[in-house]
Amino acid sequence: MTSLTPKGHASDTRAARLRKLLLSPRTTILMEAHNGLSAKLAEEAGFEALWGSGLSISAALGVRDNNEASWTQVLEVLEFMSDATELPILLDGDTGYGNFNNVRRLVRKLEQRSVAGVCLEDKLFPKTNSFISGEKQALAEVDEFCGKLRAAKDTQLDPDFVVVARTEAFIAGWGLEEALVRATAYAQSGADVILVHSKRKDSKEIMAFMESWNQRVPVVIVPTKYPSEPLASLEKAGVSNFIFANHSLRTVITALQRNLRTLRETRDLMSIERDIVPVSEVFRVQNVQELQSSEERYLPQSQHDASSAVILAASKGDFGDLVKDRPKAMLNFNGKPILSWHTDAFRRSGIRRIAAVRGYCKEAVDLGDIHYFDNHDYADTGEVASLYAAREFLRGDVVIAYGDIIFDDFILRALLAADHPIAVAVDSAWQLRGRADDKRDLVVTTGTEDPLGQRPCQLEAVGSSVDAARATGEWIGLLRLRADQTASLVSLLERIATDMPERLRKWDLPALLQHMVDQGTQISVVHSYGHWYDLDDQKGLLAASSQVAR
Ligand code: SPV
Ligand code: MG
Repeated sequence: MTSLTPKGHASDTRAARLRKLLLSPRTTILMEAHNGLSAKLAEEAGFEALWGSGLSISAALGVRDNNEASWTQVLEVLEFMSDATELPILLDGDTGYGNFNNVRRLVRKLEQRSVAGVCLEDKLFPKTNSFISGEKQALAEVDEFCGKLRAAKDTQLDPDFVVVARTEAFIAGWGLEEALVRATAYAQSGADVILVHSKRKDSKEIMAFMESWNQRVPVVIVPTKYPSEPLASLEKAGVSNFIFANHSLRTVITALQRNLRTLRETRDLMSIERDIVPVSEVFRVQNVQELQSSEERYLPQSQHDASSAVILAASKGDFGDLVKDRPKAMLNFNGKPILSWHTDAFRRSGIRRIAAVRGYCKEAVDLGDIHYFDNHDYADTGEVASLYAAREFLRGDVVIAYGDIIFDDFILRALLAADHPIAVAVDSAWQLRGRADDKRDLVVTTGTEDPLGQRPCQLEAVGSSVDAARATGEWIGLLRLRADQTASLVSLLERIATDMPERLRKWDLPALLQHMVDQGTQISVVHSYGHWYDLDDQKGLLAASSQVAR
């Protein structure tokens, strides 16, 4: 946030920060950046200010440092850099892209983009990089250049905007005296900082300049050609500001050349996979997270957009050889993994936040862009332990599903639409399914089945121990909680984990539901009549596959 000083101008603008950094005796390093990404990474690395290098920006654009990129093209890059970071940016403004009038317009446009300052050099447009035949480069007339500096200072609206005057006297072979005359004239014309540039392989010219410079205004240097000179010795000579002018660009070129060569030779993505950041790091740098949370806030939400789904897919299943390299949830069912039937069904119902809890052969559970949680102890624990593994995901309205069922969309829709804090989907045609093994989660309800959903019908008992003679239906393996009930469930799971760890390990979901019922929680029942399949074994898989459309 920007605060206002009593005089009425902002005291912590980027320009104010840059001014403070450059004018203070403390050492400041301006790190080169040439686009939004390198600006952001420099900020993350801890640098306090950026150098919008003409050399690097033009190289990144694929052109030469000879004003081949127009000033508005440079400005566009600067705008991306400025948007990507909070750091103050000093633009390498070359010669100002013309005369005093072009400089005025440049300063206006930079301020509009929150660029903190500009560096102008005393050469002629179009300029050439200082390290290319520097001695052949003509210098601007001192008076003409001083006029540019005065024009810049007169134009800036923010009194903190920084104008750096750069003398190329050493570069052009004019020597110390000319450098001092020019630096003095530029300081008198209002330059806030003097950049004195040298292309020698040692710091002799800079040291000589510093010895004679009266420190009227601070100095900034670009030690590209004398990188082995310790900053400390230059600091001792009175230099407090350093521009690391092209080191991000050169890092990028080094890495690209190496990896591209390797890829070309090996034609194998794995040959560089370990040397490069994962795509998730790209997303982090781009702050994808922020967009996702803003979407939740600003995009129109379909009825169930705010809902989440958790699929319990940790167990291996009794499928013999079929599951030697994958859990049953990843078995192919009519053309796609069972788990995909779930994720597709959830997405069709508007649920986009989906998680799967993995256990057995977890590497095989990969459906792309969903959340994954792991129950490492899957072999010795039950569904409640799996649910507990995903507890941090449990917020808002949540659907919890077994990973080995296939159900028609309308069952899910009825469950989502039910006007009850907690609801389970129950099949009242359970007796017609022709299976009476002990794996069925039979239920007893209070109240009777009500197709129109007008009579309350609550869960009374659930689980494989329910006597078939008393049963009124079979739980399908779908449970839906509204947000406050989700929060209560998480607290309950935490309590069980602390007070009854054995139960956390052993309980299946019916045991948890029964516990909730016994504690007085009302769990409503939404009935359906068939139209779901329990893929518990190969027989179930085969029977279901002939019933469900591909
Ligand atoms: C730049 O980074 O573009 C500079 C510094 O102006 S130098 O390349 O050393 O001239
Ligand atoms: Mg430059």
